[in-house]
Amino acid sequence: MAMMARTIRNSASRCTMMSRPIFGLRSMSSWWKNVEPAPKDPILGVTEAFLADPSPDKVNVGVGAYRDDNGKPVVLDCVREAERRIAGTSFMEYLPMGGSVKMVEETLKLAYGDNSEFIKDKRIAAVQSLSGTGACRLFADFQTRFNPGSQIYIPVPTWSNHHNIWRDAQVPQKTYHYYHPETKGLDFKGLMDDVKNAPEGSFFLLHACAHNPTGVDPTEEQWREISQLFKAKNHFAFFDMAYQGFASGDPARDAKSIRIFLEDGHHIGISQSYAKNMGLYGQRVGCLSVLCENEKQAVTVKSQLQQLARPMYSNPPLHGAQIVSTILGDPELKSLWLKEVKVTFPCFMCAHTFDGESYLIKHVESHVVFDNSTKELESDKQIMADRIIGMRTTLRESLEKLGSPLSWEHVTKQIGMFCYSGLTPEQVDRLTSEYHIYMTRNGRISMAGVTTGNVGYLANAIHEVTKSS
Ligand code: PLA
Repeated sequence: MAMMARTIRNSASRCTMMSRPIFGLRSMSSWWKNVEPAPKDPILGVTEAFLADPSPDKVNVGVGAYRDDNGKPVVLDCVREAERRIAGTSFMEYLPMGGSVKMVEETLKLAYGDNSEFIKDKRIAAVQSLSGTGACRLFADFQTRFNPGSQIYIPVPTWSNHHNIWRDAQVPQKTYHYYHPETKGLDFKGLMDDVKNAPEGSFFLLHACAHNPTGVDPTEEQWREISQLFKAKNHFAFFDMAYQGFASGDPARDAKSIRIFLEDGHHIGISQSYAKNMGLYGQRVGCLSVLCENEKQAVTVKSQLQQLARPMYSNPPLHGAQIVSTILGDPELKSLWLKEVKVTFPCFMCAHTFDGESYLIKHVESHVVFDNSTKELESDKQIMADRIIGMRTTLRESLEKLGSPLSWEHVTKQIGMFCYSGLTPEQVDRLTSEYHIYMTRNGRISMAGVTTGNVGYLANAIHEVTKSS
């Protein structure tokens, strides 16, 4: 009875509110009055600022997306062919919560190896993810749900979004030494000390290859030492592999760090992305995998990963997954993709790691000469490779010619998509305000955005803001 009276009173007061529209409007507009504007994203905010700048001289070397010499995006031939095959043939049904089984199967082979015993033994829990970001986020949520209170160790520096991802998943963050600003190389001692000093059984985020933003990777020998130390400390390694194929041009070789950890018997997690190595940026296709003790555990873990995905986005998108499974499921298209990766990416990832593999007959100064195996590829893909290594060299040479008092050796030494230039945030601000050059404030230059048309302008501007430092 009392409940009924309360209900009547409540609905009466709702009626009164509804009959007073002005009051209602005011209260609605105040719903979000405490919301402050979000800070600009340090990477994607750069693109926003670039797009808003009307200057004809503007240059965008912010986000890591491949461009041709006219600054236009590039679609790989294997992707175009896969799209031709898919067009008009598929339904638009939902994928399962864990995504395309075929795509996931092929993706695991790239990370764990074609003949991986872990794949054969069904020990890997894996789901299709919303590209690399989605894989990292899903893992972070899994970590916090099933290992509450655990922390994540993140390298300094790292891709800025790593911090947001683990923050939003409520995982406390610690950092570990990675980059040595003076040597512009790996701070191996600092890294090993931090790994040693972390509490037993800590979670570590590792970049599998082509570290973003530094372009500095551990050597194979160093990876072996890191893996041994992880073993001794019983740490968990989570590999973010956003650039497989970018460090050496060979996806298998770029998975070396992961293979070393697997050989040593670690139970690891991996985030994989096709944004860069297939150029499928906007398709948002990737994979999260967790290596388990046995098949039963893998089934259980996968069920929980799906459970996390369901209330967030229900199931992942179809088209990108179809492109990937069409390419990797067809030996001819797969070999075209592997060639395109080799030809497109290795040179701009740095010729200095080349060791005379068959596809390269010669690497002469800034130029790469290809052998017959790449001849059938469209020439613009070869030009692309040539162009990027050329840009690294031209940028460095231009700065040296301008009489820069600084060393720019690292521009041609670092690997990956980026050049971690050493520019300070203040110098970057000057580049933007005085020269309309857009890059992240940590001084990272996306080499893919450098073209014959803007490299001279860029070098001159960099010289102007650094010459008195
Ligand atoms: N991990 C690392 C290390 C990355 O650099 C990026 C992308 C991702 C994951 C996520 O990529 P995905 O979700 O598109 O698969 N980094 C870019 C773009 C290229 C970005 O910031 O989103 C960058 O400019 O750093």
